Amino acid sequence: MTSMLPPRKILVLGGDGFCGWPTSLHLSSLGYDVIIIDNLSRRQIDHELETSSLTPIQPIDVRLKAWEEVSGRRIPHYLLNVAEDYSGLLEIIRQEEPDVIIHFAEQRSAPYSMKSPRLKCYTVNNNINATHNVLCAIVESGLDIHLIHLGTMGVYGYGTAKMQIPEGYLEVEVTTETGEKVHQDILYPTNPDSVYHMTKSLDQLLFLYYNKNDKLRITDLHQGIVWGTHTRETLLDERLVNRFDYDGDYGTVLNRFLIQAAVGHPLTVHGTGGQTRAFIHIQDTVRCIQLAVEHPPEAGDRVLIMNQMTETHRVKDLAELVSRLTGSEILYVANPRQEPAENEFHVNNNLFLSKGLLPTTLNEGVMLEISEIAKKYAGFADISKIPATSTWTRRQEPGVLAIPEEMV
Ligand code: USQ
Repeated sequence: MTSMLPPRKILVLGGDGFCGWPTSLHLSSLGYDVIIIDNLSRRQIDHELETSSLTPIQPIDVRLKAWEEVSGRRIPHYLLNVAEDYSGLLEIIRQEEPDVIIHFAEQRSAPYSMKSPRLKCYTVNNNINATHNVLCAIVESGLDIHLIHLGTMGVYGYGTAKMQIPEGYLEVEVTTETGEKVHQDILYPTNPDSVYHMTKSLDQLLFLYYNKNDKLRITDLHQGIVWGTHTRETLLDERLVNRFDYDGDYGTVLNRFLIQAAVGHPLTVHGTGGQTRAFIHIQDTVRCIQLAVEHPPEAGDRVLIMNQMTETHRVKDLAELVSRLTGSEILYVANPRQEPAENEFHVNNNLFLSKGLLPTTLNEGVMLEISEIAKKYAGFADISKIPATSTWTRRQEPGVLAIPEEMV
């Protein structure tokens, strides 16, 4: 049990994004005073890639005004680049004195991070500086702030020694020179598959250090692939709608399959589809963050790492499920990524289950509901943005070699 007062004020860094926005609304609806810091870089990247969210997301001021009308609760927004403006960030922390900071302010697409040398550098500079600036500013503020970070399952890599992936730490036994057996918990060895996933692996070391040196209270959430788009709060008003990405860089696999099915595009399975990944519904994401806020580590505790996922699936099985429900064709394309063709993946998520998470399962009923959402907005889809063209090495071919003729 913690002796601290319950948190009241929460700063959400990256509160305009796919996970940050519904989390901000959810925490605000629970009565927390939520404040967003966001430089709107995700919207900027849409312009750069000449794509946009399938759902018509509103400008941030419109979103926030709509939330105030619907809930009677105000969420202030600071336009600030966390990675570049250290003193601005520190000033806001000093002024607002938050109890919790939730850090979503990172570039989160693996394909985008592999698109060019410039974007590799951008992803590393942005993500690592943002994380370090937050940690350093918390220390300099002198405030006892609980930092919650959105990490990724991808820090573990996707191949395991046939064991269940533990929640962050691995118990190892070493033999000393005298033959004594010593047990120790170490960070689970990182094995990232993209520059983006590498930045989240490096983040872990920053957390370990600041936790050790400055006794910061930190929770790192290793999240799987998010699917779905709406949460209870984003459904309250059309202007609150969450973003839905389906393009080759930012669209994640299941949401891509759903929109591909809705527009009659074949489902693009990379390689054999034997890749097994962890998944979580966006509604469960916001609930997990709530649970992380409500169950902070105590002062002096090591970094609390929780696996934020609810089930694992093979890409091929997801394609077959969507195909069964919609009659869509499956297209096996050359894999643009460098990743194991097949892998087993068993994950331990006991910490969230023990704190009360009731997973939304990926059953066919929910799939149908989502495919109806995809159908509702299908008319906005730009088919030319579906192919995944970002390759991991110069040798590789883009994932979709051609758009089917009838689609052009
Ligand atoms: N894939 C396909 N067809 C597609 C798109 C993807 O077969 O049309 C495959 C990919 O090759 C990969 C798997 O599906 O094997 C997952 O790809 P993804 O784009 O859905 O997810 P990923 O790149 O791993 O990244 C996403 C989020 C990231 C988060 C991560 C969680 O963008 O922010 O950290 O999921 S995890 O995968 O558990 O590391």
